[in-house]
Amino acid sequence: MSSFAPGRFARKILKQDAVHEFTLPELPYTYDALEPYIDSETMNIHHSRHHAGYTDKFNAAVKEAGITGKNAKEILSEVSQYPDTIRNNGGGYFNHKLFWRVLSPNGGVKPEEELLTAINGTFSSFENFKNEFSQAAITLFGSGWAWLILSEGKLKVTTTRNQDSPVMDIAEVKGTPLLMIDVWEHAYYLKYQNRRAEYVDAFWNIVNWEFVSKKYSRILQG
Ligand code: MN3
Repeated sequence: MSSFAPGRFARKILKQDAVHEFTLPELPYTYDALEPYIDSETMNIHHSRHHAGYTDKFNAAVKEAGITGKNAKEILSEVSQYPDTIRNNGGGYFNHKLFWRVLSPNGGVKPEEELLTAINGTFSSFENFKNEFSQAAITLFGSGWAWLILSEGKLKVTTTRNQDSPVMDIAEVKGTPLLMIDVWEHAYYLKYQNRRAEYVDAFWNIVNWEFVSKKYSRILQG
């Protein structure tokens, strides 16, 4: 019966959820938009289960730790003070949020001029940069991420294990993330199985260079 109005109950539950500070961001494209490079089912599970799971657990851990009034980056920048649930789930929440935005079905071929010049200056050529980043991603043992970061004014390729992030105070190489790839098996296994190198190769077709380049320019402007 329509007069039962189940919507009112649903809204009540949503209101309680609002005490959670961090929310799963919507993807800026549909689950199948990155086909054939990343398949629809992988994107769906990765976003609606994995990222959603990190987000929920991060909220619970933040509540448990009594942290208030801080954004995710601020929390991660002092993550050594908190339990590992914050490190693992906060990293998972934060890293995936970045990752979705550096991907695009209309990925560009190259960065815009300012970033391209910096990449050429640091890595000799754009091809060399791609090779170094790909090798870092392919050779990282186990689960983790490969990154292009800006670290003390310099571009660097680095990797982190599990859900660690270069913005964390415990990171070996700290910096501001520009481009990253998730090399957890959940990011590619359905389509590529154990062929991580093929997934990394496919990744270059869907990099949102416009977004990454603009982020770089924004950081330079301070
Ligand atoms: Mn992932």
